[in-house]
Amino acid sequence: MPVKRSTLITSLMRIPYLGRFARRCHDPWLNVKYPLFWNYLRNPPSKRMFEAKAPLLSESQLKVVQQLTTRGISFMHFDELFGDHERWDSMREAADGFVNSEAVEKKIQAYHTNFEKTTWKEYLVRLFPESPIIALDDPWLQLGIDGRILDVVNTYLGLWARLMSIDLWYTIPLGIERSRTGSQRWHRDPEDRKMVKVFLYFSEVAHTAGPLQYIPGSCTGGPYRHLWRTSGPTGQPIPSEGELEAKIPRSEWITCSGSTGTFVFCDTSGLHRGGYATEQERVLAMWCFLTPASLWPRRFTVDWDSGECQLTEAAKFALS
Ligand SMILES: O=C(O)CCC(=O)C(=O)O
Repeated sequence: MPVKRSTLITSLMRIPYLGRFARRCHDPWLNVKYPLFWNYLRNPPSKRMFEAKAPLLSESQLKVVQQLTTRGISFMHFDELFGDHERWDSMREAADGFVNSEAVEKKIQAYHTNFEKTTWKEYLVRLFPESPIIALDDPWLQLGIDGRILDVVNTYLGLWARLMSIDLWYTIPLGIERSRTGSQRWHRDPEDRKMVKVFLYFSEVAHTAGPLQYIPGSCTGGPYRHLWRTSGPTGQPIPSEGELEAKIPRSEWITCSGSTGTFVFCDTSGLHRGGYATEQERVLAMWCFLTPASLWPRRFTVDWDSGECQLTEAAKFALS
C-alpha cells in the first residue's frame, strides 16, 4: 500500500538530521525550487564549468564511469585507482585506530544493552559526530576531493559535484536473526535524482558482514527506474519486505562483497540496501556527492584555516 506523503514526513521528522529536512519539506516552495535548480539555476552552470575543464581520465577511471553509467554501480581496488601504498597504510592505520577505540567499544556495548529498542541505524558506529567541523587537511576529506575519485564522480554526473558527507562506519554484527531496520531495507536515497556514494572497505566484507546490495538499472535511464520512485526530495516509498523480491529476481541483484581496499562507486538514487551484518563486523569509509541542485544541507563544515592544501577548481567547488 502506498505510504501517504504526510505520514512519511511525520515519521522522517523523528529521525535526527532527516527531521530537520523533513520539516522544511512541508514548505511546498521546495518542490518548485528543486526542478528550478536542476534545470536552470544550479546544475547548468556547474555543467558548463565541468565541460570547460573536462578531466582526462585514466583507463581505470573510465572503466568506473562506464559501469556507473550502464549499471549504476562499479568496483575498483584502491591499488588500481591510487597505487599509493603509503597513503593506504596511513588510512588503514587511522581506520584501525577508530575500530579499536573506546568510543566504538562503548557504542557496541550500548547497542547490545538496548538491542530490543533499536529501530533505525543504531547498528552503525560513525567516526564523525553530527555536523562536525573537519580540517581541510583531514585525510578522509582529502581522499574525497582527490582527482582520482572526484574526476570519476564529476564525469559520471556531467558537472561539478558537491561533497556533502564523509564518514567512517563500523557496522555492528547482530549476532542473531532479526528484522531489518533503516538502510538495511531496500530504499532509494532521496537527496538527489542522480548522485554518487563512494565506499572504501577497511575490512573483508563477506556476505555475513552486511554488504551493500544493489539493483542495477534502477537509477536514471535504467529499466527499473520507475519502481518505488521517490515523490520529491524526501518522499521515499520503501518497498515492503518481499515486494522487491517478487518483481526483480535475485539473479539480477548485485551483492557488494569484497576484500579490504575495495572501492564501490554507486548511484544510490537507485534501489539498494546494506548493513545487515549477521556475523562479522564491516568497516568502511563513505563519501557522498550530490549535484548543486540538491536541497539537502552539507553534513559537515570545512575548517579552511587548518593546513595548507593545493586544491583544484573542481575540489574547491566540491567543498563550496
Ligand atoms: O550500510 C549500507 O551498506 C547501506 C548504506 C545506504 O543505504 C546508504 O548509505 O544510503
